[in-house]
Amino acid sequence: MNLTVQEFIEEYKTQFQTMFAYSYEEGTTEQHYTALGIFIKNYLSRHWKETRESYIKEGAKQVYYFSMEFLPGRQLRNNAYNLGILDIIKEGLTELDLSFDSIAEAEADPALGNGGLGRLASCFMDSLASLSIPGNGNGIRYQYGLFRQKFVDGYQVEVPENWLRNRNVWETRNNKSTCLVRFGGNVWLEPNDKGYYEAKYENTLNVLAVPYDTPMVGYRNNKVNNLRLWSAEIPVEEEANYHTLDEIQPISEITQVLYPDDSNYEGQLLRLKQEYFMVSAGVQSIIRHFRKYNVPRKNIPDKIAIHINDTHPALAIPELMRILMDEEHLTWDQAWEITQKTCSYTNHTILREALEKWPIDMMKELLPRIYMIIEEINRRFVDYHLPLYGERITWQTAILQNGVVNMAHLAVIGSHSVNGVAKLHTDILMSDVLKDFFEIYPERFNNKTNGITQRRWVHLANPELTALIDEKIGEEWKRNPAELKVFKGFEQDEETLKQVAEIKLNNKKRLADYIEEVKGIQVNPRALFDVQIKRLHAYKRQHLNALHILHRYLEIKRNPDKEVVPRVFIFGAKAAPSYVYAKQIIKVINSIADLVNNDPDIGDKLKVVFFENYGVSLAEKIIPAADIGEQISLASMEASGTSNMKLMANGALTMATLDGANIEIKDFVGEDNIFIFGLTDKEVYELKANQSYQSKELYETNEQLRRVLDALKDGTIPGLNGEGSAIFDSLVHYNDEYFVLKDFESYVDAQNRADALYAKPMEWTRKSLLNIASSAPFSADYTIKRYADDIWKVKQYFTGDEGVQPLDEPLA
Ligand code: 26V
Repeated sequence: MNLTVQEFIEEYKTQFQTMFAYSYEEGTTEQHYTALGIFIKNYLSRHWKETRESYIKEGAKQVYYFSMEFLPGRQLRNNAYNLGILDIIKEGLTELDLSFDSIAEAEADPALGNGGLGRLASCFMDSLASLSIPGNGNGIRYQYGLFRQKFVDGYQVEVPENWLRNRNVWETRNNKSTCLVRFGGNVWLEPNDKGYYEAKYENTLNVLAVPYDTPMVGYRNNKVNNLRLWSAEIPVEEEANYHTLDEIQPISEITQVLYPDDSNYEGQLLRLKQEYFMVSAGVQSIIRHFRKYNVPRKNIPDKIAIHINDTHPALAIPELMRILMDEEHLTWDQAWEITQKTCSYTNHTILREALEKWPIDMMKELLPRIYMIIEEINRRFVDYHLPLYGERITWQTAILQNGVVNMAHLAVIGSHSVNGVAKLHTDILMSDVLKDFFEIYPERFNNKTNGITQRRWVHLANPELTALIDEKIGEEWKRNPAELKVFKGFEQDEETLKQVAEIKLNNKKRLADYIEEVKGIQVNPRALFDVQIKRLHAYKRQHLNALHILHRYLEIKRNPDKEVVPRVFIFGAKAAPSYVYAKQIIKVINSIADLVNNDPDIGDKLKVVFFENYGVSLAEKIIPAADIGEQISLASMEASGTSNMKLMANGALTMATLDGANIEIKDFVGEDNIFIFGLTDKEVYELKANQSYQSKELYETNEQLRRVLDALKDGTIPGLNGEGSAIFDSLVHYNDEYFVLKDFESYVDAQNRADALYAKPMEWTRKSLLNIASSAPFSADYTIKRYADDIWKVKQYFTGDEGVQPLDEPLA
């Protein structure tokens, strides 16, 4: 199927007219977006169907990635690019006097996730398809995505994100594949004359799960995988029983809105409904699919892998047990062996307050049959391990503890594999968070360092850089990222360095224009662009960044004639709506921005920009323009981080603590090409263990630090209503939980080193080039290949018409 520009033009014109009964010249940008989206979807539909059919024909093992969150970003450009028709479409539209870029911007960015975990799931979907791996996503079609963030007087205000307002051109509602999910009521087991127990239900609330399928397009390999998102509706045969909106509400609310708090778990009944709804629909539809092909039940693990993305979908374990026993009539032991071999689990956080623990009473009432099964899993676990491991270990690893269901324990016990998302994180799981489990099941634990898709984050977000790399080393790196290392050979080549610097400057100019457009702030594109983009959380320490900005501001005021390296500090971050401290940090940074940006003494030396509504689309604009990426979490707290990888791949130098994947970034790029500062994880553990840290002492003895901290509450910063004092108190009087003051000096020191380097542009650019050229190991393609080989045992599946070879062995 080789589309020509002329064919595109003709087909597109007809398509537009068919859809809107207007000629294309009269169309609005939004109509063009819809028409073009449908055009691309039609174009890929054959591959979508053939990919599904070929997996069936080959009896291929398939992986199902269960995740409560996906953050795919806009899909028009990505799909056209992966299909290999982006340039043709662009050219065709130009001939029609239409702008592809404006049309692409009309797409709603589906914010169906909170942050790193959801974006990782989408990078993985892209890699699965691009590696020709039979991989499916399973999640929820939230009617409202993560709230849209606005600032009012510098305060975060949350507005509903109605992303489905205009139609979603990518999804296909699949009425053929609906399932029923049961909640509540009474359940009992009744022996029948066929020799097994039958599960009987009464008074259940029945919810219809309707799947919406979205194509996940592989990179130029004719493969299109499926992302299945479920929506809750009233079962057709029960419609007559529902009369008022009040009666409908308990059903429609299940998939109405994404929970916006990813750092503080609250045992909300509705959240538990969401989790079981997604998991039950997902497992039912998998088993139904394989029933059609008469797979012997004991062979299920040879045909299916279910991956549990954090504990949120861990009910897949008892749900699979339920179906195997109650519907397939297997014994407990048969069902348990299959379940364990089928399921695997990734942990994404060590924050204790984010770990899921459901009240037993709630679970029993909402999911009586599932609770019975969990109770039995727990009983057998305890019975078996008590004599082998004794009281302490057994009770600490039990699933049921103090009136709650510990979901991480359920996930570990029911899976054959447990992985962390960076080396340090996995070590911490084994030595601390899950250490008793590591003693019981050492063979289950493994590391899978996260990755990103270069296709979205480099090829599409940074086309000029991509063209330069193509020109210097050829295009092979796009299929085989390891080739990128060849680019290192250009580190001494002056012409290449000039080109890299010029591309960065162009990207910065574009971002500067955008900043002026949306924030009304003028920034100098030649200033150092210093970027921190991620959820707002105390452990990520945006307030450490803020203290450094204040420090710079005060220094410039004290020495107005001193030359400084001009900087633009750029932030993007949403705070959970109920997270008061995080919201106070946002307000303080916004107020610092008002102070700094409007002070005539400061001029270009310092600017602060806090974008509203950070998300995938904004990240695509910011990342290619970054000189420094801030990765300044307290060591041991950030499981991996992935913006660190995106920024590095676009030539930003990393300002980092030795945390998460920063450590591996340092190892690959070399310690001369990264700014490392702060406590190590061991030092943090020690300080916590011996309780010797006294933040107040630092306040009292370090004059430079005291000046900065005092500025939080002495009126220096305009417009605050106690937010500065609240942060001051947390740092000085409540002993600074995240060691911000402890790391301050070493942070300022690292920032000064960055200034000194930026004053030598060629040297800076050389390191920038080395970062770009060292980023290949963080390709999600390698990460996915390792999951596929080590955990899921699924193969790359070639039909011969892809025109590509299997990916080389992943890097060590
Ligand atoms: C927790 C909860 C608690 C209950 C309500 C909703 C909700 C939603 C999400 C979460 C877990 C968030 C964990 C997370 O996003 N972890 C991040 O995962 C990234 C991908 O592995 C990793 O790069 C980040 O370091 C890690 O913070």
